[in-house]
Amino acid sequence: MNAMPEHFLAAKATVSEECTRPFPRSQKIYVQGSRPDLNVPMREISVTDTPTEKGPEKNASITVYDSSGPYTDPQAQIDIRRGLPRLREGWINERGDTELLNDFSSNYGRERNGNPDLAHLRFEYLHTPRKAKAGANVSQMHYAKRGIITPEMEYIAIRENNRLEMMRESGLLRQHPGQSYGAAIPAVITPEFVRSEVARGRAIIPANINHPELEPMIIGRNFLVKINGNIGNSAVSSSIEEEVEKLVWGIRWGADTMMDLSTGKNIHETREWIIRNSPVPVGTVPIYQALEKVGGKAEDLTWEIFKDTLIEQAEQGVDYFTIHAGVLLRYVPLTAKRMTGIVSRGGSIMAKWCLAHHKENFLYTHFEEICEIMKAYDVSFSLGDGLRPGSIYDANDEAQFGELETLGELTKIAWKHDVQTMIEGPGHVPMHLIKENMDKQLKECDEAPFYTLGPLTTDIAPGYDHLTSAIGAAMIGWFGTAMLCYVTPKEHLGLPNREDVKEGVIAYKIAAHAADLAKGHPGAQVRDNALSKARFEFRWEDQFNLSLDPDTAREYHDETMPKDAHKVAHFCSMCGPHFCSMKITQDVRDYAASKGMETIDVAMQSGMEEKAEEFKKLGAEVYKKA
Ligand code: IRN
Ligand code: FE2
Repeated sequence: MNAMPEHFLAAKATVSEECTRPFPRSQKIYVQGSRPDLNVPMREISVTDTPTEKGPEKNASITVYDSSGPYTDPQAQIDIRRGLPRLREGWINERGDTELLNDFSSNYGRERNGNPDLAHLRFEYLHTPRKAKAGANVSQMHYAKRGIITPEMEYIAIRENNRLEMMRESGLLRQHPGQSYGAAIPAVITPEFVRSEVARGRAIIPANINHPELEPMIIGRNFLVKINGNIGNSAVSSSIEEEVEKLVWGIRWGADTMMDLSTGKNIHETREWIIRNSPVPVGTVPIYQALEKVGGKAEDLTWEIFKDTLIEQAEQGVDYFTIHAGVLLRYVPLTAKRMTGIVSRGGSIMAKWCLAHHKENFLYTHFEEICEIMKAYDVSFSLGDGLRPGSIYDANDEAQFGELETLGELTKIAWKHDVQTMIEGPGHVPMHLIKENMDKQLKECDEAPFYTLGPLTTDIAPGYDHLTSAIGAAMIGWFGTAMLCYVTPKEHLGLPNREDVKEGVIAYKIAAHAADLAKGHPGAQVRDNALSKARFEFRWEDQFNLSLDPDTAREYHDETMPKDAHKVAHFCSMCGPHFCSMKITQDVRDYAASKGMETIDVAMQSGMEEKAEEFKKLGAEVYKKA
C-alpha cells in the first residue's frame, strides 16, 4: 500500500456516531457458510420475557436482514480513508479469470498521470482496478448458466433465509398465505435456487469485481423486495465526506443499494470514496458524468466519451449502470402531447442528442459494445426508463410503453452476452393503472427484475411524495417488482437532507415489507408477530426495539409518557387507562380464565356487566400508580 495523500490525512477517519450507534438491544451476528471466509451479517434483536402468574415466559429473539454493513458493528475498526475490508477479494482471485491493471485504462487515468494538478487524486493505494482476462466473462449470470454456485450465491441464500429455522419453536411463524401473482417463492432459499434464478435472468446479483468490499445481495421477485436510496452532490456541492455520511445513514435505515447521482465537480473522487466505503451495491447513471465532460451540452456527447466514462466507472467498482438505451428517436415525438414531457434527466439528455443529430440513440446502436464492457467487470444493466410518465396525466401512454418494448428487446441482447439486467419503471401512475405496468414488464422483458421509482399515485402532495409514492411502491412490489427506488419528501422541491433520506428509506422499507407480507414470503410475518405480541403485552421497550425506527417510536412515546414507569404501564396516552382496548381484552381474558370459561365469547356475554364496574376501578388505580 502506498502512502496516503495529504488531503486524505486531513479528512475525518470515521462517520458520525449517529450513523454507527448499534440499534438498541441489538447484536450484530455473522452466520458462517460452507467456508471460513463466508460470514453473513444479520441483526439479532433480543426481547424481554412475558411476566405471567407462573413466572416469566421466554420470548424468542428476532433476526432481521441487515444492510448496514460493518458500521453498526462495535467490533469493526473503520477508517473511511482506507475503505472497508475486502471480503470478496479472495473469491474473485480464486476464480482466476481476472487480472490486475497497473492503472485506470480510461482517459481519467491517462489525464491524471500526465497532470501534476491531478496527482492528488491518486487512489491506487486504496484500489488497483482489475478486469476480466482476455475473452473471459466474469458475470454472475455467466457462472450461473454454467452451473457454478459462487460464494456470492451461497452468501445470498443464507442472507435471505435470515435464520428462519431458529424461529420454529417460537410460535411466531404463523402467517397468512400470500398472493404472489405467479412468483414462486420457495420455503427455503438454497444456493442452487439463487443460481437458477440468476441463470434464468429472473434475478441479478450486482457485484462488480472492482467492488470487493461488497456484501452480496440479490434483486429478483422470488426474493425479499429491496429498496434503493439515492445520494450525490449537485453543482451546489456538499463535501465528499458528507456523501459518505449520507451513504452510511441510508444503509443504516435499510437501503439495500445506493445510487450515486453526483453531478458537478470532483465526481470521480466522490464516487471513489463512496464505493470504497460501501457494503451495498452502488449504482450510477454514467451519462451524467459524460455530460459534465462535454460541458453540459448534450449534442456534444459522443459514443467515445460515453464509452470511456463507462470504463472509468467500471474500473472504480460501480455495480450497476442506468443506461437510457430505450429512448429511440421515433419515440421522442410521442412525448409532445404529454402534460409533463420527459422528466427523466438521462432521458431528456438522450432525446436532445437524438433530435440534434437526427440520429438513433447511440446507447441503442452501440448496445452490444456496452455489453462487452459490462461482462468484463460484471456490471449489471439497469435499463433506464427515460420516457417514464412524470404526471398522472401521462401514465401508461404510448411513449412509455413503446420504450418498455425496446427495453425488452435489449434485455434479450444483454442475456445473450450473459450480462445481468434489470428494468427501470415509472414514475407517476394512478393505482388502477399500476398492475398493467407490471404485467407488461414481465411479458416484454421475459421476467427480468423490475425496478421502479415509486410510482407516485397522485400529484397533489409535494412535500409528501415519499407517501404518495410508497403507496404505489407497495402495490407494485406486491405484483412482482423486485426493487423500489425511494422518493423523499423533497421530491420535486429540492435536494434531500439527512432527515429526508431517513424518511424516504423508512417509507420504502414499509412498502417493501408490506409487499413481502402480501406475497407470502416465508417468515415475512415473524417480526410483525413479535412486535404485536410485545404491544399486546405492554412490553413497550420491546415494541420500540422491534420497530423499523426505534428512535422515533421511543421519542413519540416519551413525548407524553416520559417516565421509566410508563414503559411498563398497561396503556398509552392515546386512549388513556380507561379506554385501552388491549388492556380491556387482557382483563376479559383473565376473567374468562378465572371463571374457567372456554372461550372469550362466553365471558363477554355472561360477564360484561359485572366487569364494567371492575374496569373502572382498575383503570383508576393504574392511572394513579403511573
Ligand atoms: C428508478 C426507476 N426509474 C428511475 N429510477 C431512478 O431514477 C434511476 O435508477 C436513477 O437513480 C434516477 C434518475 O434517473 P433519470 O432521471 O436520469 O432517468
Ligand atoms: Fe415526478
